[in-house]
Amino acid sequence: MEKFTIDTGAEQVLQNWQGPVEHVWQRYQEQEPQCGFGSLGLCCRHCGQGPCRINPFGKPDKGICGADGNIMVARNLLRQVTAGAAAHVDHAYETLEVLEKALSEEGPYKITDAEKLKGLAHKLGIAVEGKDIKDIGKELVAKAREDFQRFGSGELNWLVAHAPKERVAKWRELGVIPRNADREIREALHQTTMGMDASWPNLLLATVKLGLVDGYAGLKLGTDLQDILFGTPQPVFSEANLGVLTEENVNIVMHGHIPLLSEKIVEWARKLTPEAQKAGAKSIQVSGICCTANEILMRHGIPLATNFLAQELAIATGLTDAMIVDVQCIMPSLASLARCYHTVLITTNPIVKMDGATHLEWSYQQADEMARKAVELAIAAYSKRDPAKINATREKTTLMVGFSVETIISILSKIDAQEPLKPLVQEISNGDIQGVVATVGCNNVKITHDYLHVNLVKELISKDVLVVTTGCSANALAKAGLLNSEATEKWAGPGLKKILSLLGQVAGLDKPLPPVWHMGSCVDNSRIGDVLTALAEYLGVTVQQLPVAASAPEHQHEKALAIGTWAVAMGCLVHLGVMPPILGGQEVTAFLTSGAEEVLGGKFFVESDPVKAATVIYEHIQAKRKGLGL
Ligand code: NFS
Ligand code: SF4
Repeated sequence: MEKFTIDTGAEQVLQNWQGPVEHVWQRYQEQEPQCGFGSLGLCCRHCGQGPCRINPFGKPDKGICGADGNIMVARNLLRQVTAGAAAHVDHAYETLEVLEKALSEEGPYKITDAEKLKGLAHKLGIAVEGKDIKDIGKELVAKAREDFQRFGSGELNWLVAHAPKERVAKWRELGVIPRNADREIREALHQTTMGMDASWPNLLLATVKLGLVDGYAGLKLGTDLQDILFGTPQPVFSEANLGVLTEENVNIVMHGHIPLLSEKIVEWARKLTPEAQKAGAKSIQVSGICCTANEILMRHGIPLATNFLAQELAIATGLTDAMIVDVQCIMPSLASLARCYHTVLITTNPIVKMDGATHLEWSYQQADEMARKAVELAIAAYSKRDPAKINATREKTTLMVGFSVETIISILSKIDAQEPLKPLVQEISNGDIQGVVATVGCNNVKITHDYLHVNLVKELISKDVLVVTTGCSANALAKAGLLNSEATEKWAGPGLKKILSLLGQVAGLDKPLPPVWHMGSCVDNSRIGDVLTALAEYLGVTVQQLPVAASAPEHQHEKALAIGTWAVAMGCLVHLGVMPPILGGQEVTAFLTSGAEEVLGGKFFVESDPVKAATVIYEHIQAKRKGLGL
């Protein structure tokens, strides 16, 4: 890799990296060459006779128990997807517990979007007419609880209510509809333990099932409940990159995923601004990293500091007074790095603790108290900044975000109030918009930071492909200046520019909409699922027939594999920029990259060159357009 990053803000901070602690790229170099067996998925530690490794070119061609490459790879993949789904389900479950409490007692959280709650209840078959909102909410909570822990058989309520009918029938036929999240997660761990499933096709079907757990009991349920509690995002303007951290403010950087905590920090940062001013600061600047950043950006316009791979660099600016983390994607390296600076690193979740960090546990009852304390710690740290260690950058971009399905529909309904999807469909039909691609997922140190996200998307929008985005992909595109009107002028193809200008006008801007629509955090990939479902149903076709695709150009997390599996099960072509550890199972690889299309409608393809990847995606879109007679 010639370059670590294409992010100009990250680059500047990295140039003046002041050891002695190493950064993520240095630790990566120390790992090289990475293990060939592991890279191919050909190692197993599922029992005490191992570790077993399989030689792809000869002997040994089996583990001690006789598991061959396909079995090993399929078992490992199922475990990864299960872990990813477990992370999202746990996140959704925490949100559910808070919603349940918010409905029954006075406390720190309350319902913000009652309309969303009603709409959702209606979709789930709960009668809403003439009922108290709290009672509707309680029935909704009961339905959600069933999806986590229903006793016996049954099907995920959220899936049956929201997935395209044609998909539900298909998944039933394949026997992959989850009963409830906890049971499927447990069963998948059982299924992959020593001496269990030795059929790779059966293991892959279970992987699909766990992908559906992720999509509906993780993503969709999580987004829905978060919108009910904190509000459905609406258009909002903000800024991105490490330049949002400035010397005059107390800087609080939120990192992690669940908005239960970050919402409170945002609230308390506002309340305690006078305290920060007493300490000599101009104000308190809250900013974010990873998906918690997306949550507070989408709902409050809180600026985005950076994304996954540059998380250490936020501390290395010397300007982060407190970094507050909850769960997922938090590098253990942050603790030793924070010790080299004045930064207080605050952990808040009982399953994420770090040696050397301050642990202030979030709980429903203590949410306000702990948020206040965390903000106070940040203010106290502000006066301990070491001027010699300040390594700031002025790099930042402007953004327009907040593209929930509700936002998109409300903009489109200004053109056609009766059938809001009609104008979008017309633009796709006449070719001004060739298709829609979702770019999602993480950064991965194996790829120059942000490079693949940004260059893939520039290619696509120049070809009149509308891009929707979430997660760290959205953050990458934000920092590259792709989420504003100027980006449309600069990089969008002529058709796309025309329609975005019109939509900008009807939305009341005097400028075009951005060519890339930020739809939220990784759980908000459910919003993309909702758009696909609505488009397919409106046109009376399957998702597989739509001129759409998804891409996780720089994926690293097991969650991304779970999301990708769900997208393939929906019928999407899914591009990955990094090869997952599957090549050691030849038949498994052939299925995931080809055979899956016949069974599920979607498949994966792997390509690390952005132009080549864009070409494959564009050709796929053209084939789908042809199939629809466009
Ligand atoms: Ni998604 Fe979001 Fe980022 Fe990847 Fe991690 S923050 S949940 S997993 S790295 S996109
Ligand atoms: Fe080896 Fe089989 Fe045990 Fe895995 S389960 S470690 S392949 S003996």
